[in-house]
Amino acid sequence: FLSDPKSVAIVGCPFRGGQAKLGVDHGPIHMVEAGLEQQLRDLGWEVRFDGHHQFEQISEENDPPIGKMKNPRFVSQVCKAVASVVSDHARRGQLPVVLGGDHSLAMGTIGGTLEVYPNACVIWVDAHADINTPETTESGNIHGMPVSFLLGIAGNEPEFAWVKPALRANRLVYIGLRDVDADEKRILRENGIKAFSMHEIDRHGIGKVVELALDAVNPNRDLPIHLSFDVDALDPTVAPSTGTPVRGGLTFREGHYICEAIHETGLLIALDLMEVNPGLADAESVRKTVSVGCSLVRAALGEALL
Ligand code: HAR
Ligand code: MN
Ligand code: MN
Ligand code: MN
Repeated sequence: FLSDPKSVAIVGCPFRGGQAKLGVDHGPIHMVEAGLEQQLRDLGWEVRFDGHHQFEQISEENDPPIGKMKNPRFVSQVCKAVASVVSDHARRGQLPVVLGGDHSLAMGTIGGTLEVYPNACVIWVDAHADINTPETTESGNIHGMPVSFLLGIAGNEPEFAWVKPALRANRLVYIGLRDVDADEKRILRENGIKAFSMHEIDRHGIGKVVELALDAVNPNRDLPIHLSFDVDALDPTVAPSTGTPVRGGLTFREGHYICEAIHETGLLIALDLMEVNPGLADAESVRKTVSVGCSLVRAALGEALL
């Protein structure tokens, strides 16, 4: 799927409109300043840094809630812009590495991927399912809803009419879940969406779980893969600087194993690294989280290969 020489485009998305906490918009800047660009070059990739996208701010008074959804116009406009950036890179055979920013951005990243690779499957690594609809959300934060829009189960919301329901339920699989709302559990069940929670990881081990996850969405190992990695999938001891940490998460190695195993398939065509928030916690926790974020990206792009 990718051009030769293999090329990645780092897309910084300093965006926090999908949730309430300050600081997650600084995630991409910190990861780039930590040297991510050169680190990927050292792995043999041709790297272009696409910059930190500047999004036209819509002030809160001009963006009142639609139903329970907070900052709907701002989130919608930013995700639409991100979708076109991602699809442009994908069309050129480049692998977009999108640095968030909050996870509402996935409407844009996955939307952009599916424009170019309509049969791509999505591996969503997260403590959360992010599959609330504008009806079921309790928080009103859109970073808890992107998957419902991509699946086309979010209901008719004119502001988000541009999001095509391009993701099929049988092309989506979750790994790492442990904080899923009751309505989200119902939505997962009703749509037959495969999910491997921390419970399954404890039972089978991460090696088996990744194999089962790939069997579920990519049985013949021939479909392109979009990996959307929320850093809060990792245990808070490993990645403390994130907006909604949940204890009992992936170890450092389990997180890396997922990335390495997906790299090994040779099918990875897009990667999101979301929810790094350098505004939360102490300097050492920030350093640790930014560093593990970069390290996951390297793992997905082949670092462990001997
Ligand atoms: N399920 C909750 C909600 O809808 C919490 C979502 C938290 N989401 C993230 N992204 N941090 O995974 O608000
Ligand atoms: Mn900063
Ligand atoms: Mn998420
Ligand atoms: Mn999460």
